[in-house]
Amino acid sequence: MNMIATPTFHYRAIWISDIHLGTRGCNADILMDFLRRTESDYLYLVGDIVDIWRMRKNWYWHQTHNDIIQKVMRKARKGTRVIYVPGNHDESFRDFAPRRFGRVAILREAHHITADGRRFLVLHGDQFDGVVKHAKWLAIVGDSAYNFALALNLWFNYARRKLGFSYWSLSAFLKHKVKNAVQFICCFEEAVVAEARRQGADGVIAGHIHTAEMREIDGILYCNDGDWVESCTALVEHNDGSMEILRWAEMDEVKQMYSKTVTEKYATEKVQCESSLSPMPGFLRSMASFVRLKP
Ligand SMILES: [Mn+2]
Repeated sequence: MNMIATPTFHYRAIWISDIHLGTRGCNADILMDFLRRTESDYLYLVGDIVDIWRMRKNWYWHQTHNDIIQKVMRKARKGTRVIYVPGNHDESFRDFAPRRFGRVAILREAHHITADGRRFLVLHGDQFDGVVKHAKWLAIVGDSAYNFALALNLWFNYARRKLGFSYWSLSAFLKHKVKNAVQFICCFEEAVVAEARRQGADGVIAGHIHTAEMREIDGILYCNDGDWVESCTALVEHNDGSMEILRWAEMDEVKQMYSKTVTEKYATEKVQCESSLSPMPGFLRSMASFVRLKP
């Protein structure tokens, strides 16, 4: 992708998760823009980075997915401390924890000390699914509704892009409207916070549920870095230790860059069929595969 003038933002730490490389839903081009324009001392990959179990069922890989991996490795080589905490979609990497692949550390869960001395537990969060999913049939209904919304979101944003509008997450919007999803998220947050308290941490940083959030729950700061399938969000720590959620696709410059370069790219390279935001045939295929996607 050709870049326009690119201001770079520096953070002490960055957390991203739920990228789902190897699936059609991954917004790799927006993530690439984020990685190009941000720098950090620490980069935490909080699980579901490569969606191995979806790739086993339905092969999909785009060149931009290679670019993401190469970009992360280059950051590691240039001094960023990369810590990879695998999730449930890339759980085979957990077998290698705690190990170091060159400059990339793999850990089942990590502890991060902020510049102002607070200790954060960093984990993906799928380990709490069993606690959260009491009513199984409700979870299944909620899950397929959610998957449908995700598939619809791809098609919806393809249409928006064709019309010159920026990315807007329909599925993230719908999810907030679904009571079941809200209940699920609420129980998830409580379970994660309880684990942080058990481990004596001041806060916790998770992924998994594809909903970026930062709020204090019973004296523990709960943070979720969101995802790059729907909302394109990251959690960052500033140099003074304060935390912030970045909604990358909603930043004005990104909106401009995105609607411009991506429409150009689509017009010139004719990559529609392979792209993560593909027209109808891809949409139908992804609908079929999304039925198996769990958050
Ligand atoms: Mn997950």
